[in-house]
Amino acid sequence: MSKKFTIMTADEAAVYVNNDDNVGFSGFTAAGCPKAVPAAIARRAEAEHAKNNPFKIGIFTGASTGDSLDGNLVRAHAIKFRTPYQSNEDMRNAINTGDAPYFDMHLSHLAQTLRYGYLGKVNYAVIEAADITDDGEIIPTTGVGISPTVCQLADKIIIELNHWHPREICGMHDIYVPLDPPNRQAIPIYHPSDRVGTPYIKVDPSKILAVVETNLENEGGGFAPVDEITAKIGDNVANFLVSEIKAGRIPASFLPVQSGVGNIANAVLGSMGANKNIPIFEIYTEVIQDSVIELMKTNRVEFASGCSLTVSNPVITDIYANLNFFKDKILMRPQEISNNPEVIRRLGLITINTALEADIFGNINSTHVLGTKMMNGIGGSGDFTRNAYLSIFTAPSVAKGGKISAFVPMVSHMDHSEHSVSIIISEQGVADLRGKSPVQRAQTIIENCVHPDYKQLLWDYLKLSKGYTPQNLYACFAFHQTFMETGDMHSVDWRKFVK
Ligand code: 0RQ
Repeated sequence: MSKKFTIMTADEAAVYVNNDDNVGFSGFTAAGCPKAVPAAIARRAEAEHAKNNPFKIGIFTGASTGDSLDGNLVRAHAIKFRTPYQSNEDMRNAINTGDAPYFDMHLSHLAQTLRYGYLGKVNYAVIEAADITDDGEIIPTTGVGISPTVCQLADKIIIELNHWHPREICGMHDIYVPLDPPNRQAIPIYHPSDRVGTPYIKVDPSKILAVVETNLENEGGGFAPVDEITAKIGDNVANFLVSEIKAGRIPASFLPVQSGVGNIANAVLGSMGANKNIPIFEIYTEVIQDSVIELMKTNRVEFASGCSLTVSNPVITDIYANLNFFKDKILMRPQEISNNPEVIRRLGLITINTALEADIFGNINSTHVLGTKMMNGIGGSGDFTRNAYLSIFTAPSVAKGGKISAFVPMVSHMDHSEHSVSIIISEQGVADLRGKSPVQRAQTIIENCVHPDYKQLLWDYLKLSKGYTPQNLYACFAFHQTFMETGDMHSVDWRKFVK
């Protein structure tokens, strides 16, 4: 580490951040996020509030963060606004009560949207680093997110130099920031492992306000063990992909895979790895999860390009102990590149994301519980789905012990329209929507994906409905209304809608 920069404690650095400032943080998911400085900013907010002074900041992050960041700041009532994806329970509650104004946006859009000036000024960038040189070359840790752009835009940069991460991680990042229109060039990535940038984020050293030294392990838990339902979904995905290879619709050499975040996504990749009829594959995604690392060790995944290493602490410890094995198999990029529509379309990705609910016509709700409550956010699911070679959504057919059907007449909020969704897979089976009319889509979804408890109810709904896309605007939210009134969608009663 350079001796050139001013070393401060987190509390000393936090003093520079003022009420109404906008702060851009490094990382993507809890991986790569600063921890000590956000906690210190939260303490500063609490101290100012105790003196009856206002103290709220605008927060730009890569995606979700660790509890030290979102959790501490939201509990200190210090959020002026927050974007993009989040998954912290306290943040989610504050968003839903209105305490934390939240703007949900596609992850690939954020960095350029900041550069275009749509979201205001970036006063500070707070960046977790594994190393920094005198020349201002910052080596990120396990997540890149929007770090290069917030470093570029911020007036001042605070580095959280976390010695828990080895500086030998250098070489696992590829930092490239596109020029803005009208000067943007093609991004020359033709293969998931292509490098187009530098292994570091280059900043003007005079912008570095302080270096705060820490030794803090990664935040964020592991994954729920695969259960019967997630295993079945995983097997259905893997078998479907094998049938697509056999039918010649996916090349025999296979295509790079993007897999979303969470327990289902982790289980799906596990099943794909276990199915030897799928060739060794590559990943071009945003979040590299535990299952990918396991598949690298068993030689089922040969390369993974992502935005973060969102792995549990035992797994990151294993990676650090075996850097020689992993270093040429993993590349972390800014989310503007990991989720870039141009690159996704060119590489021909098979994208696999999870729906909260889907309607029988193929529209997907990834974000809103019962149409009103924010869950996490759209994340990168839109970036990948809209530009995929083959876009797949997975969902268990029911939620909350069967009281909610994931398949409804009309989604209560739409993130991905029928035009972008090719395949829907539940533990019940596979609905192939390609080339089908709305009625045909409804038939294949009800027949193949819906839980047996809800099949007849949805067939009956279709009989009540009219039009090219047969809907009944009086009845289309009756599943949701019934759940709100009785706590169970089963008791929906169509008789009152029969005219
Ligand atoms: O809640 O735990 O309280 O019971 O929703 O559901 O089944 O645990 O699924 O962890 O895979 O998350 C869509 C949220 C799925 C996630 C979502 C309830 C259910 C449970 C979670 P409980 P599961 P997962 C790249 C891709 C959007 C962003 C994205 C997500 C909880 O995948 O945020 O795709 N996706 N990014 O009980 C009411 C329904 C429900 C429901 C499930 N229909 N109504 N509640 N639940 N279905 C990654 C990034 O962008 C970083």
